[in-house]
Amino acid sequence: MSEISEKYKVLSKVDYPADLRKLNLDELQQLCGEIRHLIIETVEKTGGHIAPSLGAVELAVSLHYVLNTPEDKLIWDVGHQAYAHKIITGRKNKFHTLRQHKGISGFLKPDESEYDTFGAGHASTSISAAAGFAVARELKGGDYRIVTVIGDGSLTGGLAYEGINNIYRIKKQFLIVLNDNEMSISRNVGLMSYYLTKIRVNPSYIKFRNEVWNTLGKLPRGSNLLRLLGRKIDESIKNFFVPGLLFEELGLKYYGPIDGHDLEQLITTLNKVKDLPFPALLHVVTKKGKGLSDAEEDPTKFHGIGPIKVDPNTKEKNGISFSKVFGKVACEVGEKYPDTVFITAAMCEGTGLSEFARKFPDRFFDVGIAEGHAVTFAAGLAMDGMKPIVAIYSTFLQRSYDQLIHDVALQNLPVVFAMDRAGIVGEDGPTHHGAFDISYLNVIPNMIISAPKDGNELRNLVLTALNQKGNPFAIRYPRGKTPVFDEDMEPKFLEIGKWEVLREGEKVAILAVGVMADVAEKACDQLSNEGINPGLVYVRFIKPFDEKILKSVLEKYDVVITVEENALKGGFGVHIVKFAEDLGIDTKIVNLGIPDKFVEQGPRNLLLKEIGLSSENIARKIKELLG
Ligand SMILES: Cc1ncc(C[n+]2csc(CCOP(=O)(O)OP(=O)(O)O)c2C)c(N)n1
Repeated sequence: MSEISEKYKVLSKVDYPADLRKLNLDELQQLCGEIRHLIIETVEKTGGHIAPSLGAVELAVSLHYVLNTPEDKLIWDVGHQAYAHKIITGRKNKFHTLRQHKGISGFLKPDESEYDTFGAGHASTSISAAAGFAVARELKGGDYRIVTVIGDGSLTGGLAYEGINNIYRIKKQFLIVLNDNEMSISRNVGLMSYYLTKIRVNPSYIKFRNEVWNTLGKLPRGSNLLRLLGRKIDESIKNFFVPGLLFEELGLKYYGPIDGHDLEQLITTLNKVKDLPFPALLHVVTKKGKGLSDAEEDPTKFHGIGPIKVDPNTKEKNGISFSKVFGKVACEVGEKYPDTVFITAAMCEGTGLSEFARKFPDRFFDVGIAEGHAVTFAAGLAMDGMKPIVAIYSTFLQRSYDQLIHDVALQNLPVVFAMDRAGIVGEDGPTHHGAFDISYLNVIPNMIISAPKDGNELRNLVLTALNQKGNPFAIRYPRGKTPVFDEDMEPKFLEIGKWEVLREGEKVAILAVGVMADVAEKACDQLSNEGINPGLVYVRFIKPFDEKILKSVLEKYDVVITVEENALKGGFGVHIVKFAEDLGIDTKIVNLGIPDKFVEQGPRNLLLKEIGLSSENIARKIKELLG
């Protein structure tokens, strides 16, 4: 399906926002239904963030209807809820390529469209970015509108507050639309979420508020009286009915809450607030998964889904993912060690911790999208004798770099970092690949960095990490299935820094980091059929590394190949080159890893092949090197 077919009667007439601005309310309503249909039909095949995007259809349509995009700057947070926005901004005919290799991104990408005003994929950036646009507008003398859309989950991120804290400088139009569906991926957490609930459920305030709005709506647009009255009446109502006035105290005029699926109300209200000459926040209440009953009932499961209609030929074999293994190990250590505490930054399900959370609610902390806090919070726990394990995806841990150095490593605290999704993640693309953690952790003193080759090793490493005395201890593992996991196997405590020789060979040896050991094994199998027998070492520890094995490998073999699913720059391989150089050993060393560019989206295996990290690539490289 490349052209939007006949069944999309209204959508077939809409390519860009200018087209939908010609529609009447009935047509707009029908358009929303058709967009929903297209999202469901597509995501069933491609996978993607279905529930967040279904919840924001009316929001996207009404915003593009009342604003003059792309001249007006519409900035979405994260971008995972912006599928409707994509469909009505020139991408409906490409929508079937969503998240596919060389297709359109599942997040925001200015390269893809001028309507994607600011790139995103990580949460909580929109307000700061919009503040930048506002200052640029001021300095350039522009008069366009600036509007951001941020979810209540993304509002748990510290960066959002840093943005809000600086908005007082903006003296002109600046609108934040808060898309409140009470959910992050799981149910939202924290006091802000509680505060929003209090506003939502205060019926007397809402009724009174609506009446005032109706009265004000009858005054001529832009009149001073409207502005003056609006401010005065608002303040007195809210002081009476709404405790806290948090947003107002932070310099944002608060409007709402309004129903984010009532198109008429959305359009009327947005028209009223879009030109207010001061920073304002419009609170919009939406239902995550709106229009798909399964998703409405279980928005967590439908936050992001894989393709439902999978081609049976490409369907993966059964097996267990590293995340699930980690979840099982978490429960095991939860029983064994009462001083363990698990922390997640809004990724309870993704990191496999749901079961632990149910079993040990007192020792489980979902801190919201607050990776920096998660790390310093863990440092505090460790300092006072607890054993914290922080489970954060490699890409999101980038948010906590200073905390890693200043709060954890400098004080040499035994915090364990479980870094899921290390390496190429696949369809989520460049905002989500965990391409840099070896590079960014390697330079930090005291840090132990490890990478399991399978589920058994993951379990051994978690237990080892919890039983060593000091030192922060990072364990990086990829998205997807582990090659093996034997639950009944006796766990082993590992010697820190120790590697394992998997094959003795001739001429060429592979040093394979973590799961790359499995890929390299396959390369060795392929080569042995041709009479080539490389040596193979499983690099379990990246830092400290096994100098004894490394030295013997450098001395025995003519060529050594390092293989890692991390950026080549600053990765494991360059440290091996440096080690050999320092010892004056001139063995040829070749580094394989992620090249110095942002890797695009696509199936993980395909991307690995493209960057030279498949077994075939490794085998070919070895043959090339051996001439
Ligand atoms: C820094 C960062 N941490 C974690 C995530 C993973 N993540 C993506 S969407 C999301 C929930 C966002 O909730 P909200 O903003 O309310 O949007 P909703 O999904 O509810 O529409 C999370 C935790 C992320 N994208 N960025």
